[in-house]
Amino acid sequence: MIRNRPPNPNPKTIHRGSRMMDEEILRLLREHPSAFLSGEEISRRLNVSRTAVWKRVKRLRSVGYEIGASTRSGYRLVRSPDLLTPSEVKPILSTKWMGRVIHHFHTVDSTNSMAYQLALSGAREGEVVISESQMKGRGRLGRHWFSPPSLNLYLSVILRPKIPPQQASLITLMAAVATADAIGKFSGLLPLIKWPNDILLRGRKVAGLLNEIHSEMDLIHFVILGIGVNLNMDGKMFPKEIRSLATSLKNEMGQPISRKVFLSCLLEELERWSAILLEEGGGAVLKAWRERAQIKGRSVKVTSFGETLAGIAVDVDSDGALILETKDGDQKRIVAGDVEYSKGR
Ligand code: BTX
Repeated sequence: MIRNRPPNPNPKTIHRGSRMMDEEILRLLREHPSAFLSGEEISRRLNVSRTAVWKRVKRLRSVGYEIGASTRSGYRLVRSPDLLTPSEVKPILSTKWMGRVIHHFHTVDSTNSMAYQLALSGAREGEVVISESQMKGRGRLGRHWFSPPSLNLYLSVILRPKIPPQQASLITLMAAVATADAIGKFSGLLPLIKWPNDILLRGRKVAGLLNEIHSEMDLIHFVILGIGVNLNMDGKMFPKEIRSLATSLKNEMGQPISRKVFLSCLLEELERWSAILLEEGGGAVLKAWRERAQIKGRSVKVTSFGETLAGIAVDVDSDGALILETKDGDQKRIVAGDVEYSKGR
């Protein structure tokens, strides 16, 4: 459920110079919501040429910003797209430390891999990686996470918890509870956690979590919480093989979702639950996980390392392992795998 991953030997260079300029231009334009700001003023404030400003404005338009331009008066921000850039998210984010630094990309292989590299280079607790799409979005056990552009949320959070590696599973449980609560608060619907850490709405997967750890025997260097939430995907957009198993918040709520509002809600829940874990300990998190999973006593089939076992789910322990009672009355402890409910809920 939570695993150690070797560092990528060929980390990609992370280009952020021109992106920082975009952020600055947007910040300046937002400071003057109802007036034009001259190209000369922007170029002076950013210490770049007017041509450079014009080029960035052209790029911002190409990603959906509506920016009015007049040769005499300069530029004015008319409308922003639903992008998950820092300049879009920060004005509505009320967290103290979670997501205060956002590394935003249009596409990456996997936000988890990118966050892992950033964490190795010293990124701090609470920094997050968000991408509009992923080319190699990763699920558990080497599986693929379908990650088309600009519709959903692909988020990786860097945490540096001061707990022994043996307790790292509590972070995974905490992240699942926080994601379920964010979905519940945002939508008013009742999400269910499915062991080990899928989030379901009406029995279909709306979100998945893939958490990775970098640790030594007795020290956690960092944990990457990888969270994928389907937000604006329509049923038909899912690949055929998962269409009947997956859903999105838009599908369930019957209306388009503001991705940045959902993101800020999720970051707030992650901060709130991180504090609960720190202050009240694992017991509070485990209790919340059990309430949101309601797996106790359910008839399940569990596939783990190629073997399928049927039985009754007895509980989930503080390591996140599933305790299964088989027909013969044996109790098995299952650390990784997939669950299928025998009677639908
Ligand atoms: P999982 O292994 O439980 O789920 C993967 C399985 O779920 C796939 O085999 C497929 O059947 C189905 N699936 C694939 N894509 C989707 C989707 N978009 N919605 C619903 N079902 C799907 C779950 O793994 C963990 C997923 C974590 C994804 C996040 S995104 C941000 C971060 N970066 C990254 O590479 N992974 C994480």
